[in-house]
Amino acid sequence: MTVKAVCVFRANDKNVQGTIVFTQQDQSAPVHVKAEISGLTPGQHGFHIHEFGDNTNGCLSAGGHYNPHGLTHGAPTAQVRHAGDLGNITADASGKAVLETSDHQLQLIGPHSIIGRTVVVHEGEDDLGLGNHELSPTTGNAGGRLACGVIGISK
Ligand SMILES: [Cu+2]
Ligand SMILES: [Zn+2]
Repeated sequence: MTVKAVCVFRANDKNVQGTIVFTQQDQSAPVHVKAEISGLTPGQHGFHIHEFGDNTNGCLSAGGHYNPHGLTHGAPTAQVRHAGDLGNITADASGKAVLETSDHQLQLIGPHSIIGRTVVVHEGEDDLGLGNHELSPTTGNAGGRLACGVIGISK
C-alpha cells in the first residue's frame, strides 16, 4: 500500500516557503521526492532529513542528519551516506528551487521511516562530504539552518 507524506515550510522571517511530497509504493521501492521551495538566495542549498521532528528551538531542535546506520555524510548517490542526505537543491535567479528525485535509502515504511522527522534547507551548499572542512564528514559544511518543516502523514 502506497504511503504518502508531506512537509510544509511556512513563511518565516526569511520568507522561505515550500512543500515537499514524499511517496513510497512499498518498503522495497524507492521514495519519490518532489520539492518546490521559494524565497531562497540563488544557488545551491544543502537539503537534508534531520533526526527529530522537534521545532521547540526552531530548526536547531531537529538534531543532526538522520543517520540510523551510523555512517558518514555523503552525496545522495553515494553508498556511504546518512539516510537523510539529499544533497542540494538549486534555486534559480528568482529564488525558486524545484527537485524531483527517487531515493533508495529513504523509507516511509518500517522502523527507519522519516515520517515525524524534519526537512531542513540550509543557507549554504552541501559539499557532499568531499570538502576539506572539519564539518564535511558530518554536515557537508552547509551552514546555518534557513528553514525547516516536519514530515507528516498525508492522504
Ligand atoms: Cu541539514
Ligand atoms: Zn549527512
